[in-house]
Amino acid sequence: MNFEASTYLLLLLALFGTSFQSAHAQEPVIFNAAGFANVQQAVKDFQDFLGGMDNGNEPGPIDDGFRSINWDAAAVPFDMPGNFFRDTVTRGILLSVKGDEFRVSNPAKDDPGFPDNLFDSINPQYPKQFQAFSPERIFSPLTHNVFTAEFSIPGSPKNDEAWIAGFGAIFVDVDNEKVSSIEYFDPEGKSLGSFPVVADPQGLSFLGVYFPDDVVGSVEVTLGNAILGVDDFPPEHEVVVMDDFFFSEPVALKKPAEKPAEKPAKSPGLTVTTTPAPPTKSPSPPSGPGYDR
Ligand SMILES: [Ca+2]
Ligand SMILES: [Ca+2]
Ligand SMILES: [Ca+2]
Repeated sequence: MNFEASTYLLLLLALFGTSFQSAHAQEPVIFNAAGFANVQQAVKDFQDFLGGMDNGNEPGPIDDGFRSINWDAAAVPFDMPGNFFRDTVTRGILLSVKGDEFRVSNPAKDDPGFPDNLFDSINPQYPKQFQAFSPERIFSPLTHNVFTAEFSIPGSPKNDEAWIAGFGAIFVDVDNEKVSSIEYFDPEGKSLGSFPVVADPQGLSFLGVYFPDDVVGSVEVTLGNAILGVDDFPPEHEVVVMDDFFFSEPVALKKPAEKPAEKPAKSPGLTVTTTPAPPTKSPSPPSGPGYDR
């Protein structure tokens, strides 16, 4: 599959091509963009595709909509633990990285005792490379350039495992094509595919993928080929960080024997041009609670 930089590609062809072949699973829908204006449009389209409603910190389960993280609240610590947006803020996502260290940039106005602008406290070069999509904070793992995200019902007392249908994120300073990526896995750990992030040196890129017929249990994000702290010197040392995450509302996992029964419930003739809402991800119809915030 060919991905062009600086263009926004919504690959509907695969959808239409398979909508007439109900015997085959529908291809994933890919939202790929580079450059601020294209990224802004792609984010809006992806959000609409996920149901259009940001469920914020509402406890789940909720039937539709999406969750987002922009890292920008002053309460998000500079040395953010991976469970922050599962256990402290109810968004239903657990982040894991080898070495177990994440960082969220920390504008001086939020903590005058520990000023940091776009990770300049880690490497003074970085403000020339990085920009925020949502002002002013950005995010990165510290100890490795590959991390994983798993999902749970937001606010559930035992963090009940959950699956999603789509995940997307903003990538910052992607200098090289085909180095940064998101790989999606089903709940058993089988890969559903790895998708490259298009480049926009010193700028912003977006990648989001929605799986009409598959269940995503986790995602693995690869950020360039160097860890945070190294000088950005691509292609040898390609440092990439992130801003906003967007993912479809985490839905309860079913017992393995019940999973196949879910698929026929999804609309096979999905189109995003005329129907913003994705196919129903739950056997029960949307009831609407929590939508009117
Ligand atoms: Ca931000
Ligand atoms: Ca760069
Ligand atoms: Ca870079």
